[in-house]
Amino acid sequence: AEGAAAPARPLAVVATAFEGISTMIDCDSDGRGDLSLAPFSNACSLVTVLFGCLGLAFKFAELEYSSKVNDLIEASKTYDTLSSILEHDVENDSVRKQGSHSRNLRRVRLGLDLVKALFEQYLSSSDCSLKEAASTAYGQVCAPFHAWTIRKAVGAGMYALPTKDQLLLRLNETDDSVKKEMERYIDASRPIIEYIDNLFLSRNISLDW
Ligand code: 1PZ
Repeated sequence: AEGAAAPARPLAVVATAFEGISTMIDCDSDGRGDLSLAPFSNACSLVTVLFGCLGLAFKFAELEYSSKVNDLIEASKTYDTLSSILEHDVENDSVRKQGSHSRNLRRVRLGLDLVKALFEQYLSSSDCSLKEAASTAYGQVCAPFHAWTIRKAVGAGMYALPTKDQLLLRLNETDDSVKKEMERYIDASRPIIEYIDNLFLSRNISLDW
């Protein structure tokens, strides 16, 4: 919440939250299983702490991501599960409508995947810069879905990213501890991202948007 003290090790808090969510996924994987919306959206809101560590250039990305997460938190007062918001929007033909809960779920899922890709890039090469890792991750995960103007703005913002050492300081991690936490997040978020994709795919909704 606004004004709350940042946790001592925000990355560990995020990793633990997503490990908790990943154990809640219904293993039927038929796309109808129930993942509760409230704990899911609360875990997603923790990710914004990481954005704070990337610096002011990505304030707009943080606001964009937070507005989508806050919509899901609000929706959790009405809908119990992720699949129930899909059901609602399918019935109302509003899955892809701007501002719908289903569309915002799709956007939040992009954010989770972006962070996962960034961590994978970070771990894959010790001599690439944070800018290189973030540029590659963004190009893989988000760029295909973003308009040219947004891609340009994000590309410009990449130059303002901190160095890896600065990031470690802000995250309160060491070279070794950060790897462990990133791996925990990668492993926990993978089935969650797959689960969300399957919510759409099992209802014959493509993911090309
Ligand atoms: C983990 C950090 C990696 C490096 C930084 C990469 C910066 C990504 C910047 C993303 C900017 C998004 C700008 C706005 C995009 C909107 O057009 C779309 C569509 O919104 P709609 O039309 O449905 O209202 N929004 C999105 O695609 C949401 C994207 C969220 C992903 C960025 C947040 C990542 C959150 C992780 C926090 C560390």
